[in-house]
Amino acid sequence: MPKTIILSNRLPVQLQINEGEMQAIPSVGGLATGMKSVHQEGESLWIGWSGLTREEIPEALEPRIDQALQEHGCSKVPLTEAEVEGFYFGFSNRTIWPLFHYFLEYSEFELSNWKVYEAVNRKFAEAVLEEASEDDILWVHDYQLMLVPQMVREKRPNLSIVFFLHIPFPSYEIFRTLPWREDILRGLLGADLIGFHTYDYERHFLSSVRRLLGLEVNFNEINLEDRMTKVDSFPMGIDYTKFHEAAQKNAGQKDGEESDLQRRLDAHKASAPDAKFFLSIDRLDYSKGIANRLKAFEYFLQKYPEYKEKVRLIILAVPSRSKVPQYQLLKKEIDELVGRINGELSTVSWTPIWYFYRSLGFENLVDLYTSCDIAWLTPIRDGMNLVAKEYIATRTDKTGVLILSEMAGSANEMHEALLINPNNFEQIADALHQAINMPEEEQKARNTPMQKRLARYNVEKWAQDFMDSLLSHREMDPPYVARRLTVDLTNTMMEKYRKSGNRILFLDYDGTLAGFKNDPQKASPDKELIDMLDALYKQKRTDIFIISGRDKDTLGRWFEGKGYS
Ligand code: ADQ
Repeated sequence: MPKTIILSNRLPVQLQINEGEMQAIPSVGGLATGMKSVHQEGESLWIGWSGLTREEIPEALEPRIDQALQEHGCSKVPLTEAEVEGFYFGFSNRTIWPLFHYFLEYSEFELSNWKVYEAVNRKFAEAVLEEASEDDILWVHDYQLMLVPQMVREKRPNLSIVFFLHIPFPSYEIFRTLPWREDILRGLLGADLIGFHTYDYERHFLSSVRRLLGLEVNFNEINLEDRMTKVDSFPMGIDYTKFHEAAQKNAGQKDGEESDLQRRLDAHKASAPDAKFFLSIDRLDYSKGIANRLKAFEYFLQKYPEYKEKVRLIILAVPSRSKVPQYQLLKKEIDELVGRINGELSTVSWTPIWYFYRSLGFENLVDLYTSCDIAWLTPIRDGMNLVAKEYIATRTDKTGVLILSEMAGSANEMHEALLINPNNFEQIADALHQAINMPEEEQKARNTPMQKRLARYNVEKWAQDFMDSLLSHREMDPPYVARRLTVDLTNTMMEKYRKSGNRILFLDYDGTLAGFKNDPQKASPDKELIDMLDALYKQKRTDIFIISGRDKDTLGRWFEGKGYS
């Protein structure tokens, strides 16, 4: 039975080793939940890095780890500490991530990291080749593995390969600065179908393909030598039911059933019923605009001082990539900003910012979503941003206001939110003011259509649409596809030619019948070519058409008196 092989840098289970004991815990991130439906349905194998380096895994535990992963339908690609350093912390997170999020000044172009990226991509490709049968489907995920599609294609030309990019694809002007830009494009083009979150990312990718590789692009299809790659946008959804039902459960909790966090939030609400909670949740990443948000919060309180002691900003930042220097600097900057703003503005009964630097469990995440009046998300760039969608999904009574950066992919689908430019503090301060004062009726009118859309286009539908698009691409009428002339194909063509009753030959002139010349007038047909065309034309029931962009007079002169057109 054909299976789907999912390939991503990290697996949907996280391994932890405590005092020689191993635990496998399901991951909660967007990709893991997103692919769950594909992974659980039918035959599927998920291949990725376990999160532990070779040096961290005691030899004795290795078989138990493999078995635990197997129980979750997973298989690991073992990576050494040096490989993780160059491939993950190096090229992926110090070159591609900043560049694709338009942080050109943070991008490091290190040849040694590129080499490790290439080698590790090959390792992932080899892991796939060991497992893949001819009619399997390979689904590769994200910017860490952009070379894999072509590496697998070279060995398995007929395998169905799809790729999805979870981060933005930058404009050509940014992408062209990458020293290995052609390699990345060729790597991706090994896929039959390439998916992006938005039409803009798709457009940027196609523009780079056209300008850097000079390939022909028809609408969203790229003509390659022997096949075609389709490119399309598939905005990723969330597991709507999971968030909505968790919020319903949260609303129905009896006294004593709540979490500690929920009790604390309730107590604060009870002590100041008119106060508003602003919520922001992100990985601690410079692309998420956390520092800007803190400065904008300070600006808001200067512009509208009447809200001092009436609003509170809850910032939840999830530790991320803390080995990369930019992230360490960002952590320091945010710690200092929170300290300074709280130090300057706090009163005996009010701390303006509650700052959590940790990962929270799902229940606590829902506590925050359901308790906060305003979700305030200001990424400088974000492929999609699932937090915005999760917030709206948990608003079971349809109240709440979403303030969202127009630089997030999700802004394309969430027009009813208050959309802001994350660099425009004036606009942000006014949006916060508008959100605080927005009548409940208006909140409901804005949230109702967003909820409907999120429920309909959920993550399962996203995965299904992606797979359906691959199937329709595979079923495409083959005559429209350019094919490389292999020995097999030549023999088949000759056979069909011999047997055919009537034949029409369409022959391209420049570059096919005659080679390209610097001076086009010197490309007139020589005797050998004329003899060959005459010989073809003499065959019974055979018509010949010469196709050329040249003017009619020139061709008329060259082939004067010949029967072919
Ligand atoms: P991320 O940059 O990680 O993802 P996002 O889309 O917001 O950003 O997804 C984060 C996920 O982690 C959400 O599902 C959220 O619930 C969860 N999460 C956040 N904070 C948490 C916490 N403290 N504890 C537990 N869970 C938490 C990348 C791209 C995005 C793109 C996604 C999916 O950068 O632009 O939307 O992939 O394609």
